[in-house]
Amino acid sequence: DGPSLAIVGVTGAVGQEFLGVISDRDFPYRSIRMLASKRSAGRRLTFEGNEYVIEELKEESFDGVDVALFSAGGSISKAFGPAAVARGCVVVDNSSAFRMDPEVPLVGSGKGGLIANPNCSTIICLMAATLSTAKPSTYQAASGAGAAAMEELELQTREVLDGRPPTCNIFKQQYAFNLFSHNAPVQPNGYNEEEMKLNDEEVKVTATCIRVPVMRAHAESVNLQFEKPLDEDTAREILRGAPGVVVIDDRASNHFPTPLEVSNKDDVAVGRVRQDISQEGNHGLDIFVCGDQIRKGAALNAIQIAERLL
Ligand code: 2RA
Repeated sequence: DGPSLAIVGVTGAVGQEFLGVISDRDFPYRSIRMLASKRSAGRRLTFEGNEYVIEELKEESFDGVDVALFSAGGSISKAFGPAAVARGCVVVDNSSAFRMDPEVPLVGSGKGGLIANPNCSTIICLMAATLSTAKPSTYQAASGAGAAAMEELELQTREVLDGRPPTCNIFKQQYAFNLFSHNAPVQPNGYNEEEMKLNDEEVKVTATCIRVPVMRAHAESVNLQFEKPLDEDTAREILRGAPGVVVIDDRASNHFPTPLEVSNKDDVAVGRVRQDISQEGNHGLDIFVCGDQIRKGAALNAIQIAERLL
């Protein structure tokens, strides 16, 4: 028993992770519709011992669906999210389409509604602290750009090691053994869209987002400013008690969070907790945060939202 589910973008990196998280957490469901683009329609997929045929996403796909988990990009969410809500479905949307919409989360007529899951870098950053000003510099993994980017990183790594020219379809420049400014479009103010997504109404944010050749976990170096003084020992204690956070802060052995250590894990790791020595009176802290982008940054957070709804 449980709700009838639909997964929109089931062939993508986050879509596949939705299935993994549903299984790991014994998320209840009575049926699942596996939805994707026309290109993938007709392909078969086995999940928890049952065989499913991937269906092409259409407005009618949401007839009789209680909860739809969307991760197929902003344009798909914009095109199909409202149709799903109109059919009485609760949509948990992983794209940026509705995040800045003051009406979202919104509850439409009947039992339908739409909730926007925050951006992965925001989730990973906000898991660590509540603050007045934040200056994050991100080190973002291939997974944030989808399964094709992950495949291209692997392919390029092999090509470069073999002395062959790297295949550059996704990012248009060499990714393996390199890093570059995040691929999101740059706005007239000089910030790219990924950096602007980290903005918040209450916390002042100035961000720099970088794509690094890591497979699936984002890292962020964050400078935090607080209205009242906060010393690093108290901050560490607060973080140790925070749900979903693990502190890895071993100065003696120079052991701090790494993307590999958090890959496939639910918790976000925080370390390098230290007082910002450029500020007077313990008002600033610097931290380093790592979190699995596909899991906590997308699929797990969306399913935790759905669990709360249930
Ligand atoms: C990225 N934050 O890593 C994104 C995906 N939403 O590009």
